[in-house]
Parts: sequence; C-alpha cells; structure tokens
Amino acid sequence: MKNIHSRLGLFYLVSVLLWLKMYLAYKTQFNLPTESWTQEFILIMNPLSSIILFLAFSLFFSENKRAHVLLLISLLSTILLYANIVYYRFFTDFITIPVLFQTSNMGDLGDSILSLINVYDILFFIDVVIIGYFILTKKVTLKRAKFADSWAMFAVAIILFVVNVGLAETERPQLLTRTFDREMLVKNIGTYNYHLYDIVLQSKSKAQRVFADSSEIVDIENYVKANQVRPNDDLFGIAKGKNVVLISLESTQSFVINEKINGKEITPFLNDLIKDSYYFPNFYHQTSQGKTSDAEFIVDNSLFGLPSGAVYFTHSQNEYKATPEILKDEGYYSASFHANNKSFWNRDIMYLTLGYDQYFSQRYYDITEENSVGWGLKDIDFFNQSADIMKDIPQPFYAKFITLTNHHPFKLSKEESYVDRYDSGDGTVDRFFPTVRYMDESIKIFFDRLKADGLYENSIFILYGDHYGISENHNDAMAKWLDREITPFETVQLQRVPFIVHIPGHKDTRVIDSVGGQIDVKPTILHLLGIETTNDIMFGTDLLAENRESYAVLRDGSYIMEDYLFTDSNCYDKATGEITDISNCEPYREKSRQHLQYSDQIIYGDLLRFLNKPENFKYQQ
Ligand code: GP9
Ligand code: MN
Repeated sequence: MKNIHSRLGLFYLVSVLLWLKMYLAYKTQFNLPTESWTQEFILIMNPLSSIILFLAFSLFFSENKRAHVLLLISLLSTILLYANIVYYRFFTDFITIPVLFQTSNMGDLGDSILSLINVYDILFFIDVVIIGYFILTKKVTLKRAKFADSWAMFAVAIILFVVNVGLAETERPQLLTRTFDREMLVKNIGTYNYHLYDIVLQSKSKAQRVFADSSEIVDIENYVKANQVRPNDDLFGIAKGKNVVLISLESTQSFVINEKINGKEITPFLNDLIKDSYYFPNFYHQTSQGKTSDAEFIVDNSLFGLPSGAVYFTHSQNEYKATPEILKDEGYYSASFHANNKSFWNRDIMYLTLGYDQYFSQRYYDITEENSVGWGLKDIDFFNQSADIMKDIPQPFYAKFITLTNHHPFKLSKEESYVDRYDSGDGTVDRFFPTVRYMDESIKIFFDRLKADGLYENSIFILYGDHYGISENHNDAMAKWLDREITPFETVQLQRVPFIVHIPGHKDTRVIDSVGGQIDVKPTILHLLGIETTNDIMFGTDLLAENRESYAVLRDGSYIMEDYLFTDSNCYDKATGEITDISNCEPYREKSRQHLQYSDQIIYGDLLRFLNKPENFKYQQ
C-alpha cells in the first residue's frame, strides 16, 4: 500500500477533473438549488464515489492498457453526463431508462437536438482531449499501479458512497425506498449513482414481468368479475358528457370536516358543498409510501399502490387502463394541474402511460416569492392561474387539480390564516388547521371562478383527500383534539379522508355512510358518466351502487367493515372502539388478502397487457 498516491497520480488527476466537471455541470447546466450547507456539501461530494468506482476498473487491466481504459471510462462518463445535459435542456429532467425507450419523448428530442447543442459544449470534453493526448503519446502512464490498488479504490468508493447515502438519508429520509423525485435523487446521490439506481429499479420490475404469464390474469379476471356490482340505475349516466373536475385535497383527513377551531369552521366551503353533494364520511385513503401519487394511481386505476415504493416510479411502463384512457374513447381530453416540478413522483412519465393529454406542471404557472409558501405556489394562486389555463382546453375534459398548501410542514403566515392555530404544543398539528382552512378557501375561489367562466354547470366535481396529514408521531396532540386516547382502532379511523361528489343541479344529495375508499372512485365516476365497466379489472365498486358491500381494505392489511374493523391482528367493534371476538372480522379476512395480492400480482407481472378484448358479459347478482 505504500506510495499508492505516487503510483496513482494519473488516476487521481482524471478523477478530480471528472469530479470538477460534474460539479460545474450541476451549477451551470442543471437547476439544483440547495437550501443549506449540508445539502451543498452532499451535492459537491456525490459524484465522487461513482467516479472512483468506474475508474477503478481500469486498474484491472494490464500495465500497457490501464491508462487507455482509464481514458475510455472518463470519456464514456462524460458522454453520459453530456447526454443528460442535452436532455435536460429540452425536458428539464434527467434521463431515465424508460424514457430511452419511450418513442414519443425521444421523437420530440430528435427534431430539435441540433438546437440543443452549442459549440461551447466542447469544453466538457477538453480534459479528455488533453489527457488523451498525453496518454496516447505515452507521456503519462499508470504502469506503476498495482493490482491491489484497484481494491483500495473500490473500498474508497464504497466508503464515500456510504457516507454520501448516510448524509442524504438524514437530509431526505427514505429517499431510496420511496423514490419520490429524480431531481432530489440526483441532488443527493449524484447523476451516476442515480443511473445505477434506476437500472436496478427497472431491471427488477422487468424481471418480474418476464416471469409472468397470461394465465395469471384469467383467474384474477374471473375473481374480479364475480365481485362486480351493478350500477345504480337512477344514477348511471346522469353526468354523461360532462366535464370532470377532480380535486386532490392535500393531506386532508375527515376529522376537520364540520368541526370548528375557536368557534370558526375549519372547512366552511366544504361543509356547505357537502350539503349539496353526495358525501362519504366513511371513506378511507389506501395509500402507502407513494403518498399523493399512490392516491392518484388508485383513483385512476382502481388498483392498489404497492406495499413499498411508489408505483408511479417502479412500474411506469406497465400497461394500464386508467380513467383518462377510457375517457379518450368517449371524446374526452385529460389533463393534470399541479404546480410542482414535473418529475416529482415521476408524474411526467406516468401521466403519458395513464393516457393524460397534458400535464400543466410548475412551468405553466407564474411562481414568485410572494405567491409561494412551503412547497410552492399557494393554492389560491394555483386555482386562479389554473382557471386561466382552463379557458383554452378542449371539452369535455377530465381535469385533475392537486393542491399543495396543506402539505407538511403546513406553513402559512398569520396574515393569510383565516383561523387560529391549535394549541396542543405540537407545531405540526397546530399549524395544520390554518392550512386546511386556506385550502378550503382556495376551492371556494375556484368554484366561483368556474361559475363566472361558465364551466361550473357543465361539470361534475369529485373531491378526495389524498392521505393522512398527521402521522402517528403526533398521537398526543391528536388525543387532545379528539379528547380520547389514540388506540390502533382510532389510528385506522383517522385514515378517513373526505370524499365528495358534487353534481350541479342534482337534487338527490345525501350523506352516504357506506364504507369505501379511493379504490372505489374510478367505477363511481365512470358510471356517473354512463360508461360500462364490466370489462375492466377493478378492485373497487361504485360507491353509489345500491347493493355494494360496505367495506374497504387499507394498504397495510387493516380492513373496515360496516360494524367491525380489523387492524394489528385484532378485531374491533366500531360502535365501542373495543376489541371484540376475532370471528366478527373473519368474513372479510380472505377477501382483503386476496384483493391486495391480486392487485400486486397485476402490477408486478404487468398482467393487464394480456387482457383480452371485450366480450359479452352480464353482471352476476
Ligand atoms: C408533490 C405533492 C406532494 O408534488 O403532490 O406530495 P406528497 O409528499 O404529499 O406525496
Ligand atoms: Mn399529498
């Protein structure tokens, strides 16, 4: 090991140049803002582990070849970096394996690739050229390096990687398991590590796909069809041809509905709207790590998200038959409106797969310091600007609006708060109430705008809470709010989120107590629009159907029946909240397991690609 540094002079030089180049690219070519010195430090160090790892392979080669291989690896790494730079100039995103095969994306790029390249880009290759000259003329070599040096360098790479991931994990917990944003991944683990990560992720899902066969879907299809429920005859098609306005209520749980804080309603607009809508107080979110994106996935597909990771990331190349795609055949245009970076939750890619015609992401909005708070554009500005965009979109449309202000850490200035903070002493819970109230106000303003713009009458409105906002870490404060202890039973009950179906001019409005969840939204919407779903593989049932079962299963396996609730191996009596005989929960035990397992099987095996064309089918009653 002695004198390793003198033996590896050239190796170090090439590494440092590549490293510097990466950091320069981060600063000049990509938009990767950092918010603290730790984040900046992570950004600086993150390319290093993979650079050393890649270059260390050169040391395996014979004395005469090493330097050449080193040069080649440096060149290939630069090409990969440069490919990302060019791609980013057009898509403001990083390359991911699926997009390489996504012809529509690459087609766009193909046309304008020349305009994305400029002559100064040669500078990215300047180090390779200069060092290449010295290597090829044999002025510098790596001849003195020893075989063992390669292992030493691998060890260094691994240590750097572990430190890097450790730091990133403290900055962004669950970054790798949840995979929520490419930009954040690149910021935290670097471009090259990100590509390696992407390769592992994609190959894992490809492998499972390869081993799946078409017979698997037959059983599932039979099962699902046997469980279908006939739509409500009076309501089927009642909104035929109307626009659908779908609103995702960020982090909104049902415990705020019809409640007051210091004498003021927390959701005055929603409370009013509920009186003129179908409202479901026993509606549960069914999300897991994919949070908002899981909710979107479940709502559009009537399939469950995955037990870990976000299906939006892990299985964005699957075949699905999501609501936007189904509605396309009915002449609908579909769009999603959300003022966040488009690669967040891999939405830009997944929306193409799901059949959305347009994603109005961050760049379609005018976002300034004044109109932003917390995660970005304030909901009121978001809806106002969205309403402007909506004037120009084709009708009928299926439009999804994803709110953001009521997102952890629930920041909002005192001046903009319509209600007081709570006083539990737990900041997260205390701040939650004003941001929920703010979101409520933004929806009121949105409705007013749509009325003024003549879109209201012609639309139906579906509002759903995406997932919990207050996690179990805040049980003490929640116990204070609810004035009772938070038992496992209460924890499940806290997973209820609002679900509202508002049909302008429709008089039959009521509170429907039946238990349901996000999985039931798709058939509910399609039936209102008069679209048959007999040939779809869905795990939910129309919430307005008369003989549907009052039931929902959560992603962690807990399930809720009309009178009982199962969680944590116990069966609870909903009337008392007390543990009751397990046999009371037995009727839905197998079904709950089956639903989750079949849905996962479909996603892991990409089974919907095997689906047969529609055949004649009758409801089984
Ligand atoms: C991000 C927004 C919030 O675009 O949807 O995501 P979340 O953290 O709630 O899943
Ligand atoms: Mn969310």
